[in-house]
Amino acid sequence: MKNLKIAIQKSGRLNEKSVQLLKNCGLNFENYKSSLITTVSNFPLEILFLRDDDIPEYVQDGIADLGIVGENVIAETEAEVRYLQRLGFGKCSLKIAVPNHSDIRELSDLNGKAIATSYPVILQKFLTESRITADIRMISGSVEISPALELSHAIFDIVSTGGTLRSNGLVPFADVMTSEAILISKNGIDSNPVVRELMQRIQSVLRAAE
Ligand code: PRT
Ligand code: ZN
Repeated sequence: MKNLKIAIQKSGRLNEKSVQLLKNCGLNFENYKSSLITTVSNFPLEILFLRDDDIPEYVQDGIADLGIVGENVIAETEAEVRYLQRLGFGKCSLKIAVPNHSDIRELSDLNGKAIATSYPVILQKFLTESRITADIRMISGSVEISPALELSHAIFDIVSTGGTLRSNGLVPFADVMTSEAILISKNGIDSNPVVRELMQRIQSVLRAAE
């Protein structure tokens, strides 16, 4: 039988904790260096190291059987995957924020305004549900600077401590979603005995950390 594959982030905010979780499950493997795939020596599993944005679709399409990724990325890609386990790390919120002295006071004030974000799908859903028509400006990074450059009236981005908002003269205005790292699978794989064994180990690691 072919080994199962789990996709985790290659580098970035979720990488270290994803690797640590798998190691705490007793899995022996080499950390990502330059090879994008590594075999676990004492468990029938291979680890794929990917950009986080690619993980939901890899799992949906069955290229990887399992994945660890932020809920925000799953929501943004709209991939059809199963949530197996919330992992308790990578916690953050996705918020709309406005400049300190903005005249945007209530949600309806966003009508006709420009909002910069790297998460247009999540933002558009929220605006549609709130019956707001705004102009979404897609920016792939440093979204927080866009109001100061007069590229937008507001931003929609990930917030954890709030320090980045403050240092760019922005204040949180509306909470849209919260997120944490999630173990995902493609539909129907969770009855596989290897997946079950891994899930049990993950759950006992999470319980021990409580
Ligand atoms: O290279 P790759 O595409 O894999 O990584 P990436 O650069 O897209 O993502 P990365 O590594 O930055 O984040 C991975 C995941 O971590 C995100 O998808 C979230 O699920 C989660 N996460 C948790 C965060 C944060 N906290 C976070 N604070 N992702 C980003 N940030 C950024 C945010 O965008 C903002 O610029 O940190 C800044 C705000 O932080 P505070 O503390 O100042 O509020
Ligand atoms: Zn990314």
